[in-house]
Amino acid sequence: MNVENVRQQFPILHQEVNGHPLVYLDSAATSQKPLQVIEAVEDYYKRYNSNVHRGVHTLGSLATDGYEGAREKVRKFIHAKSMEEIIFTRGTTTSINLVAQSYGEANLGPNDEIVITPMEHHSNIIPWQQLAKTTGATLKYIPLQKNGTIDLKDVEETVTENTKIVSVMHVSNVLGTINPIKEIAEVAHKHNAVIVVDGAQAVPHMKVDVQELNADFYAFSGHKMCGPTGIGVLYGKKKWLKKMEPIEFGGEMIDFVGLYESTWKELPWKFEGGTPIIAGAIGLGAAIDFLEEIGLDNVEKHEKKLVAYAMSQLSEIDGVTMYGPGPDERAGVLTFNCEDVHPHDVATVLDAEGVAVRAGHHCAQPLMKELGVNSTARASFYLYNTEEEVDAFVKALIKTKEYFGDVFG
Ligand code: 7TS
Repeated sequence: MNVENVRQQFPILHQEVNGHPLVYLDSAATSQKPLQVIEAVEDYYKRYNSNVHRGVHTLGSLATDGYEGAREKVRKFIHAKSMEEIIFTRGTTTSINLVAQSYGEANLGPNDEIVITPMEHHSNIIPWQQLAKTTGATLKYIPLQKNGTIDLKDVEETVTENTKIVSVMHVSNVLGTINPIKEIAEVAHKHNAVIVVDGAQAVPHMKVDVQELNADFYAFSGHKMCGPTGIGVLYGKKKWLKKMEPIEFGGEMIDFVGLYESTWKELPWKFEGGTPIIAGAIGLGAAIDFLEEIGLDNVEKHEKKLVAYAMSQLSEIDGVTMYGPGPDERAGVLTFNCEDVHPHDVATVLDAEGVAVRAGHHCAQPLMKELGVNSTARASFYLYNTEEEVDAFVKALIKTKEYFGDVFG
């Protein structure tokens, strides 16, 4: 993978911020978009903007082909069996809520358990808290190891015959931890529970095969994988989706509508009420083409190299604490704190040097509590980042420490 060639595809990266070349290290929040994606969305609006699945006119057919073509690209990308198993949503959050409300409310009752982990993003906590409230089920947590990983023994101990849903993130947006989904799925299935996977930070960065993982449901967002905002995916095994009721009702998702009763379309459309996110899906299709041309193995290797390099550099700065497992066990996410400097101040000074990182609780307040902090700073890497950018980041971080050392030291 030639990073300079990759960077050429991202117009936004070629600018100065506060008088310095932009160093974008916030791809875990949202990735930047290559020309291929921007142009695919523009082409749709300029040349064949139309609604889908209705008129027989030419533009309508082109739009339908674009939208359904994107679904097929997603199917292949995550190795799903059938396009019936690919539902377009607004993103990971919407996908998980769909499972909780549709599958969850129909299948859970007061004696049942939902099992998650303390490292989850709020999007994979709150829908289950709500489901526990509406059904009377109990929400349980698999304990977290000190190094920010999950021990399979703890999974075995937490999941019981009463467990109906196990929901776990594939890759942590804070610690970078890569969870052993296939093994966790085995435990869940042994107890006849389904496994829901939050793949928001995995699909953009590594090869994902939903059949090999044996995930029952798998959720992710387009905007973190070079695609547009507003589009995401819920993969679900057909045997579950077939039985599940839609949670949104109206146009697009119906077959027959009477005065008092209606019937739904086939999969996957019964879950896609209203005019769908057509431009978003077409953009996501282009993002998948782009990532496949580069190769997910190359993306993963590149990020691992960057995060290992960044960790070794940060370990040499006094007063910097890094969270999560070692570089071999993590994806390209690096969360840290500088002693006596608030992460928001770290991010502000880094921004003055052109370096964009995120500070805060990263939508993972229970995890912050486990780590014993209120917030952290986070650098996250993607296929367009370089070692020189890591150097610029480290230099800016040293400057931050010096700056605050002068003021408060
Ligand atoms: N799950 C994980 C693991 C995430 O990292 C995020 C977003 C979501 C779910 C929610 O995705 P959405 O597209 O539905 O919003 N994570 C982050 C982050 O780490 N910083 O900003 C957003």
